[in-house]
Amino acid sequence: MSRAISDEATIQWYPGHMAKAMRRLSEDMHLIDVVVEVADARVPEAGTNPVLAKIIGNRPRLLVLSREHVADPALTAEWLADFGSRGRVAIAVDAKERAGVTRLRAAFEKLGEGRRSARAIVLGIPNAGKSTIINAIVGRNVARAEDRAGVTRSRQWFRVGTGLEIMDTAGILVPRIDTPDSQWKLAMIGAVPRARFDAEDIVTRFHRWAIAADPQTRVQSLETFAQSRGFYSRGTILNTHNAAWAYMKDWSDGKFGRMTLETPPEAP
Ligand SMILES: Nc1nc2c(ncn2[C@@H]2O[C@H](COP(=O)(O)OP(=O)(O)O)[C@@H](O)[C@H]2O)c(=O)[nH]1
Ligand SMILES: [Mg+2]
Repeated sequence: MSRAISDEATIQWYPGHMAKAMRRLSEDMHLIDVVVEVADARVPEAGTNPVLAKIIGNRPRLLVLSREHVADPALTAEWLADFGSRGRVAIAVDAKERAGVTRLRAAFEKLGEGRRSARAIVLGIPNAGKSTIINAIVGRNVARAEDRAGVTRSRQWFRVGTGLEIMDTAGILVPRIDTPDSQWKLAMIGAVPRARFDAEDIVTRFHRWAIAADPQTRVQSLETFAQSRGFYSRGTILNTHNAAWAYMKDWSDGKFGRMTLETPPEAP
């Protein structure tokens, strides 16, 4: 696996302020006692940043796999077992659904166990579900729209349960894009600014992966999708450009079924 590409490619794909935000985050970590990491359940590997471990040291840490309802349930179970086998506390939730919120709160409150007071921050890559998770934990809409890193400039903390406080602004992590195919995977889950990629290329890569993973897949090619949905320009020309964005939206909404883009490493 190439290491050399990672930094440069990351900077091209993500605005420079994000790398800066991550540096600020590590400087401010002394204000934080416990960490909630959020990652989309469809990309448990590409959606997490291994550098995070260095930033947070040995603070208690909970991994929340979000959007469980659109991920493959069997693979989610495998991923949770995999994280568990590596000593990680992880749960998968639909944070927009009552049972998910209840489990999320219970897991969060456990993070504060044995402490008289603890300050928590939610961290994750763009679009991971950070604001949704903060709001679910607090029980109302308190999360600021804009994510930052830089704890010191954040003013609002919300008390949850006994002794725990959670910050209203999530910290942003830059994904590390050196796992195989991580670029199209991150684009498919909405973690990459739209201006930075070509949707047709991403959808084509996704479709290629889907057929390789399951020759019987009901995932459509971009062309078939465009035809069946009537994406034509001037009557007859297939408009795969517009179709690609609609395709990504449908996929994101789970309309192709529940799918996870990564499988855990084989147990040794
Ligand atoms: N149903 C559902 N939607 C989610 C979940 N997590 C995130 N979303 C949706 O995904 C979008 C982005 O989530 P957001 O919390 O803003 O991501 P952030 O950029 O990490 O703060 C929003 O429309 C959320 O409603 C989840 O667990 N379940
Ligand atoms: Mg947000």
